[in-house]
Amino acid sequence: MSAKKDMEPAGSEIELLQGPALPMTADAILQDFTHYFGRMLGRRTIQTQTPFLYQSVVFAVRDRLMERWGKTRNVLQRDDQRRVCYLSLEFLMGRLLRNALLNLDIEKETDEALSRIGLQLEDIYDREYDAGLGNGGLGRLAACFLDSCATLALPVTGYGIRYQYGMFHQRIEDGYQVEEPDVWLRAGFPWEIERLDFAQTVHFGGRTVAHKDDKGRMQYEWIDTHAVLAIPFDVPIPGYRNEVVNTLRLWSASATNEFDLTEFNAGSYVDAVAAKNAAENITMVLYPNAATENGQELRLRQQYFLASASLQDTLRIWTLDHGEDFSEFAAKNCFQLNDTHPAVAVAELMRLLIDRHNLGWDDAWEITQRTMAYTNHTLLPEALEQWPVAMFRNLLPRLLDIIYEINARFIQEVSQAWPGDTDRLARMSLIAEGSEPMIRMAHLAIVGSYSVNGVAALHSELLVKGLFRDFAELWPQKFNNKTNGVTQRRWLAACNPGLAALISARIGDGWVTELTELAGLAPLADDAEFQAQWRAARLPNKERLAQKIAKKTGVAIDATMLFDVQVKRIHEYKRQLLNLLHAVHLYDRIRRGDGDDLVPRAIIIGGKAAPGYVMAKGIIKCINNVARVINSDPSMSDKLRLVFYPDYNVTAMELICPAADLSEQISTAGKEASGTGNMKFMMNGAITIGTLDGANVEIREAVGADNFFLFGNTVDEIEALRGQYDPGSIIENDVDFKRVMTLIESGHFNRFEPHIFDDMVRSIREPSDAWMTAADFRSFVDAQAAVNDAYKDVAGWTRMSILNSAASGRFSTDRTMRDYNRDIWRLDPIALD
Ligand code: 26V
Repeated sequence: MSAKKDMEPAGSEIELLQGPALPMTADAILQDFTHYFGRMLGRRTIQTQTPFLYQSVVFAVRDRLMERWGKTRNVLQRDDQRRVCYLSLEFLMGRLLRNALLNLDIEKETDEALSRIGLQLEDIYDREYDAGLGNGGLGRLAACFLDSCATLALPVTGYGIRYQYGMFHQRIEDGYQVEEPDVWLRAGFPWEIERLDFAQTVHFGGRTVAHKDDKGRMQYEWIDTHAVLAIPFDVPIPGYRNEVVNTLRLWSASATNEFDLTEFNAGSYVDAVAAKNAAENITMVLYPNAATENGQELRLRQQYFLASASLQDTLRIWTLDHGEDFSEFAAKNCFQLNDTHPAVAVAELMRLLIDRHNLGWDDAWEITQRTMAYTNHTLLPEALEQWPVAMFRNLLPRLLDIIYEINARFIQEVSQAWPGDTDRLARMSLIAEGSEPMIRMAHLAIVGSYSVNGVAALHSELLVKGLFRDFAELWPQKFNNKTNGVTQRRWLAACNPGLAALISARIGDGWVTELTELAGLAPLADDAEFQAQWRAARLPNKERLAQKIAKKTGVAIDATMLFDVQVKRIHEYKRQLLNLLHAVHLYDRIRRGDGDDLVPRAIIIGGKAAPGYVMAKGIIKCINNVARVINSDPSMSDKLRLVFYPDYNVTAMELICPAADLSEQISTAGKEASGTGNMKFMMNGAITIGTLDGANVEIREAVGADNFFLFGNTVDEIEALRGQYDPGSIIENDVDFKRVMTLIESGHFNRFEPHIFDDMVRSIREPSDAWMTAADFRSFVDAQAAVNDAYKDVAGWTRMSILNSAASGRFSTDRTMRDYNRDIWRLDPIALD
């Protein structure tokens, strides 16, 4: 065996990794399933309602992952390779079973095994709870990244938080959103492995003291802290049929023993137990993103908890191998920060290197700046994180010292570059001065990183020209673009097996790992026979979704209707309201007898509103009220349907995106950083109606202007409008718009609930409306009319659908990860024997 360069304490290797691999046959899978179901879980009869069948299948599959996981780790240790830690407060994984079977290539065998005992694999899939450890795009992106990294054999470890409660469930009651806790761990999470042996201690509170050591150097100590234990739970991330299994390491907070004892000795047993509770609160719940959630101390605790535990884990692994020699550390490690959420890692790495490992400031700073890389995911000013200095001082006093020192040196650098430019200094400082001084986390992330990237070409350009302009002038070489993607394994191969089979039958299945091969579909776009097969493959997806909608909402929609879909978080900038105005316009047209040339259309809207976001919740209520009026009007029945799809999540999208004809990507230009739902829809053959925002720009470029329904003001036009925007006169001068507003304002959709929509409607008429909904109404309605006409031309529409899928090759996270790796990470693939 090779010299032991171990991530784990030395010990002799168990046979698992040396003996023969577990067979991947139906027989062997059934045998293991039976073992777990009967012996481990103690079940005697098969009842489909229990979680035990699902668990037993997972255990049988996990066994097969375990061998590959061990081998991947061994090779990583042996090769002492450069690695990336992807630090993210969110990993929106969704379900894992189907993906694991696909990647291991044992779906058929598992299906066969289960059918022998009268079970359906599909039913087993349905028993899995979503791992909903994220809000939306940012968290799902992290999950797609992990799938692509494993598939590309890139040594990337995800570090996140094991929230006890993930993204809340949404119930609709009387049209209103009601939140319910997501107790996703109740029946256990059979994928995870608890690694108590790798627990770390994270400190909070207390104070810092400084003294000189025997060499006269300043030493800093952070004392009288509250310590919390961080326990890692590892989740295997299998690559696609390449034997690689990477790791998602999720930290869970637990009280330390010392901590309990000190409290106990101080007098109160009850206080000790309460303190234990406080410790465990840190990882209790995922914050739903909303401006109102900003500045919560518990959120800062979560961020520091993740950053500290993950960095300590990395340093633990480093010192096992290299002792206290950090000369190669920056060459061998990189920390990718998923937004500013884990940005306190910049200061924490400094602390660990200086206070724990005795490096000097300059050496520590060089390592930090050479290992940290930051991805920005939003331009919305209200979403940019700032923490009150006072809160930081209380919670993380040693970290505040370090941030002040970083800032002092940074300010020095800026004033040398721009002598006397005090405005610039104030703009760039890590501290926003004022009555309540704040720490600007984005500035900390930029100063501490060697790379700063946006997530779509337009977004990255706007960062450099706008939000981060001063920094881009100082360090132009740091800034770069990495356009987002999605994994086609989940978002086409697994969720749309019918279409996937058709595609593979025609062009082979190389697209599963090289999505640009979908370009091979383009020559078939006009082939009548292929077109018919394309429609035939998509129709059952629409029927399946219609059935689900009928079950969830009671609304019947026909699979031949145009499925017009907008699913994403509810936010004013995403303009679900604009979509709703169009729905009301269609309703108005049909009512006034002007609907004859309308194709039957089902408008489907879904998404969660942050619990504290009053306007977003009002929008949900309004959608539901309009839906009730439309759906109960007999004259609408075969023409128009409006449904609000409740509790939208990853699993819902797996059902929805294969069934969509039209993908609504209608944000105010300059507000959506990228969007990733837009890519999932495109891949599955939906056509986009969209503004020139985020990745829509690149989607349109890829598919061609003829195969994309463009509307709305551009970023520059929106900018130019500000200050002279007059929605009142826009409405007044557009008869359709005026009728729509009159209908809503007359209380037509809230007969017995007076005034509930007043604020929402007023926001549209407000000259200060940041989202400029009224400005884009006319061009949106016109673009929708073009959609209507295009849908009547069945061959023309099918052609566009095929061409969209064919042009989606760039939007794979495989490409995104290659880009990150080429420009930022520079990793070698794991070389399995
Ligand atoms: C902010 C906050 C603030 C307070 C508490 C919790 C919380 C959680 C998340 C956020 C920021 C969310 C930013 C975000 O999700 N950005 C989205 O990132 C996607 C992936 O890059 C991108 O496609 C979307 O356009 C962008 O909105």
